[in-house]
Amino acid sequence: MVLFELSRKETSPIDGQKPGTSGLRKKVVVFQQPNYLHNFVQSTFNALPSDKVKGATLVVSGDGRYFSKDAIQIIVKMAAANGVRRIWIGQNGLLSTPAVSCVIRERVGADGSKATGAFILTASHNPGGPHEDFGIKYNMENGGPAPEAITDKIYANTKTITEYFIAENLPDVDVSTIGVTNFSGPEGSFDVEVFDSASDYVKLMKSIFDFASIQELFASPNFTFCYDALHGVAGAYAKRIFVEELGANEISLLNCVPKEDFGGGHPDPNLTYAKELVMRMGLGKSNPQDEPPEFGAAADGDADRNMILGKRFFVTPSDSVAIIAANAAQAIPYFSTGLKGVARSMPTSAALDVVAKNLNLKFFEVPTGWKFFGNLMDAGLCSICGEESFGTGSDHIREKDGIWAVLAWLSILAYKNKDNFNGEKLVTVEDIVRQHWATYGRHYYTRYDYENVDAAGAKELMSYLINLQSSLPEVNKIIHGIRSDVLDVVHADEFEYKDPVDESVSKHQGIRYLFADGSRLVFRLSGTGSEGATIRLYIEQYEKDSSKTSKDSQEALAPLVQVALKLSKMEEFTGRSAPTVIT
Ligand code: VG1
Ligand code: CO
Repeated sequence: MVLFELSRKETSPIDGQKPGTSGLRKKVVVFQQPNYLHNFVQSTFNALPSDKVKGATLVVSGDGRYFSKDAIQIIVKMAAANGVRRIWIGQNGLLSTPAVSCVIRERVGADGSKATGAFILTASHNPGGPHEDFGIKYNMENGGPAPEAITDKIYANTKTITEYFIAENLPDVDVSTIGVTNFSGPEGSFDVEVFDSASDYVKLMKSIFDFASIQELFASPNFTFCYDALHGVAGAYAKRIFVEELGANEISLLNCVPKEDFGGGHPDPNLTYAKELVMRMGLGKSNPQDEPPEFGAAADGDADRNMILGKRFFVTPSDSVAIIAANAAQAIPYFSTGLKGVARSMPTSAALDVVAKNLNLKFFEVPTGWKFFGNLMDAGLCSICGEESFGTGSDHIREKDGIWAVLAWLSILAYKNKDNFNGEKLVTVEDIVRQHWATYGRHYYTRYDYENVDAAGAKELMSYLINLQSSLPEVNKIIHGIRSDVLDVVHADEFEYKDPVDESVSKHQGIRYLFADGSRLVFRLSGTGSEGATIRLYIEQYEKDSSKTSKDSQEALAPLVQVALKLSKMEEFTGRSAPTVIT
């Protein structure tokens, strides 16, 4: 048994440790400053009820990005000194964000212990490496991100912190080897357990989906598949699930070796950054050498996001969640008794609303960020939810779940093709989406991101748009001066949300302009960037007439895009004539 001692260290507050949409994300060099991580971790311990620290079991792991290994050792030593009883770590420090949520909710230790929280080490879809981003966030006992009440408290603590506790002489733990190490300190025992990163998660997925029917799909001569983990942590799960469990060919996995710097790429599964997959699926500028696969998908760094593609076909995340919700009860055993309700984030298109109305389901619209879905799920009000930002998930855990979304789509494909497995032509991803539009209408949708713009300019643009909202006649005069063929704006506000469960209120959650035909313009500042500001502009238009649902979306949305850019004086405020990413 290794003995350790506690030290109390003096420290002082460091500016700017306010958690954003999903944790604290900064450049690695910022995290490497003396006491930077220590202050945040101690502030988190101090924000939690003491029984969730003293004697508790906590998970520490992440997407494996650069600085994770150092951060794990620091957090383990601080946990020991703060009276934590046990730390659980995924092998090599790897756990996807959804797997952390699963481990908190499902994993039981050899002595019956259960985790009550987790430090997740990730900056998600932001690039990694010595000059890129690191991030940390805390998840609670329900497996979901800490609610605002806790993150506000953490932030307040970072502004007054004077001391932290650390077990300096605790030896570094070997995170590469599965097993338990026991330590002994002044207040008793402290254990660190390293376990297999995938097994709890794989078990959960097998309890939700009908793996046998998906195996049949993979065995069908006409089905081809491709999955791109963008060198994120999804790679640690993809081989186990798609290849070993479901029978996919190993060559269908792209970039599935997790890397500290994501191979120098941007681990964001969209049409701009998932270049290789986009090419393979026949969506690139040039044609691929081989016939594209029938189904393609990608994940972000921490594997909570997903992008779903068919052959030469992109499924918008807003459509994806609507289609999953519409088919879940038939295609996915977990939902066979029906859905409790559905929810989407405010900027996500209203495709899900139409499904909810049709199936007579409870429906909720929440602010951006997965933490807002947690209360609804805990209260049994919501089964499936999604965000336009490539996040889809359900109440099986309390995070969005990239691999779950892929399995949901594979289940729908398997269900629709159950009579076509012997070489008949398959119902494709594109067929499923077009059929959905024919039934429910189509929500043309696009998002423009202006990344890393001058923060002052971005703020001015937002205040300008808020001021404009005080007079709708003025707004309509400007809009009709830009284009005479768009309808009136009938409502404009800043989105505000009152949680129906705990009645907490979140204000300033995005600027909305709502048009008479249900079209919308939404403007938000990102809360996940690490530098400057990112402006997100979301544009949506509903088309009920099934003969008009086949247009190119950029073409269909061109008038609204023009209105949005001119109304907001985007170029004037940001100096940018074009966005960084168009989705
Ligand atoms: C973005 C997305 C939001 C998502 C968040 C975290 O936030 O818009 O929908 O929940 O990222 O996702 P923002 O504030 O930058 O718009 V992840 O995969 O980065 O944890
Ligand atoms: Co993510």
